[in-house]
Formats: sequence, structure tokens, C-alpha cells
Amino acid sequence: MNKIAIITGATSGIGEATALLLAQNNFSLILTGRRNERLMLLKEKILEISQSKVLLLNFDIRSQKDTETAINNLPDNWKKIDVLLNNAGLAAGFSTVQDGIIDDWERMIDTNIKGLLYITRIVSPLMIKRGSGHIINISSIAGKETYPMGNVYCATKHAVQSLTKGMRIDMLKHGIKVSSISPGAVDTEFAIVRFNGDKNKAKQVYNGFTPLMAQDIAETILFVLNRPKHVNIDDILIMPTDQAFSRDFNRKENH
Ligand code: NDP
Ligand code: 8X3
Repeated sequence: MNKIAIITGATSGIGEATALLLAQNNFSLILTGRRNERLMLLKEKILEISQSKVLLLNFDIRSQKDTETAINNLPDNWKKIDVLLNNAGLAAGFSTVQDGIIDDWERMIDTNIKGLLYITRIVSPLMIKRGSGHIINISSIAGKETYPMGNVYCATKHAVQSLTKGMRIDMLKHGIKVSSISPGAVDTEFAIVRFNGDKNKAKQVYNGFTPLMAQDIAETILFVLNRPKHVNIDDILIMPTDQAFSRDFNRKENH
């Protein structure tokens, strides 16, 4: 069997682009997400462009029980996971703490921090048993800077940075690599989700400048995975050329 990668949040954006790229690079793929139709369409697309084997897991990563059951029920040959890409995540809303919507906070904390931990808790022992593996956490520029109205989302991504360091310490003696990738603005469904389906508001996020594309992050992930055994990339901060800080863009009219 080829190397096996599990990608959380493969139904769109960075996760989907990475699934397609890893399929073209001979990985077998376990793809997860809540939107099952999207997973099935992606599988079809992958089978059209590659010889990759694909297994779909349809669950909500906020449920510890469903996450554990999904991984525990994998056939034995699919439990030999080489790569865990902790990608599933979201921002919900844009507001001050004093005006914050508690349900938005819970969704971000439950997905970006707790979901990431639940799946790592169940997959990492499988890697430890085999003495090899690579965990890649998708963090963000928001894990390095805090911007106005971004309080809780930024805190979840700061947590991802810290957890990446903690995991690297924990995995050290087991020969398992741990990396994070921290992108600036990437044009995905992220902003549509953040603004609760408001496509106009979402469009404004990317107005007047050239953002990163999901493919840029997929290629970065492949680069991180393709380093020799003795090289671990701890973290890559990758920004659009038109973005300096989290809220500093080189926007141009008539872009
Ligand atoms: P998308 O909205 O396009 O993709 C998010 C993915 O996460 C979807 O596949 C979604 O699947 C999955 N997901 C969300 N909630 C859950 C859940 N409860 N259970 C299972 N899966 C879930 O956005 P991106 O591709 O941009 O986001 C991917 C990661 O990149 C996130 O962690 C985000 O924070 C990070 N990031 C994004 C940046 C950007 O500017 N776009 C910049 C920096 C980091 P489904 O809805 O089907 O469950
Ligand atoms: C997503 C990038 O700047 O919108 O993590 O938080 S940002």
C-alpha cells in the first residue's frame, strides 16, 4: 500500500486541494468532513485523475465519540496512517468580546482546538506503534498575531501553535514529525463560513489584492512532507505578496 494520509476537512478549500495533490503523488487517502455529498464528489474526481485508494469518513470532528469511532472502525490496513493533516477549522463571526456570540465561540473552540485534539489523540498512538508518522497542523497568521474583532479565532490558532510545539515534544522520542503551516489570506470558503453565508461580505475580504489559493497551501504541505527523514519543518508562515500583517493589505482599485 502507498503512504496513507488522513485529511480532516477535505470537503473544500485547503483540505480538498491537498487531497487532489496528494492523490497525484501516490498517497492513499482517508478524507473527512461533514458534507458527505462533497466527499463523494471528491472521491470521484480523485479516481478520475489518479490510481489512489480513497476512504471516506463522514463525521463531525467536534464529537469525540464519533471521531474515535470513525478511526477505531478503520480496516487494519488503513490504520497504518503516515500523515495526519489537521486542517478542519473555521472562523465564526467578527466581533468584540463584549458583543461576542457564545455559540460562535463554542464552534471555533470545539472545532479548531478540541476537534484537532480528539483526532490527534486517537491517530498518534497508531503512529507511535509503528515508530513513524507526520502530523501537520494548519494554523494561521492568526496564530501569530491578534487582530481587531478576531479575538477568539486568533486564540484558537494561537492554541494550535502551542499544541504543535507540545506535540513535537511528546512525539520526539517516537520519531514522529510535527509541523505547522500558518497561512495569511487564502481564497476558500473560509470567509463565507465566517460571515454566515454572506457572499458579498466574504468577497470584500479578498477585494483589491491577490490572495493565496488553496493550491499554494497544498504545494507547501507536499514540500513539508517530501523533506528527507532527518529534516522536520517546524512551521511555515506563508503570506500573499500583497499582505504584510494580518490586517495590512496592498489593495488596489480596479484590481
Ligand atoms: P473552508 O471553509 O474551505 O474549509 C474548511 C473545512 O473544515 C471544510 O472541509 C469543512 O468541512 C471542515 N470542517 C469545519 N468544521 C468541521 C467540523 N465540525 N467537523 C468536520 N469538518 C469540519 O476553509 P479553508 O480551507 O480556508 O480552511 C482550512 C483550514 O485553514 C482551517 O483550519 C482554517 O482556520 C485555516 N486557515 C484558513 C485561512 C484562509 O484565509 N482561508 C488562512 C489561515 C488558516 P465540512 O463543512 O464539510 O464539515
Ligand atoms: C485565516 C486568516 O487573517 O482571516 O486564518 O485570520 S485570517
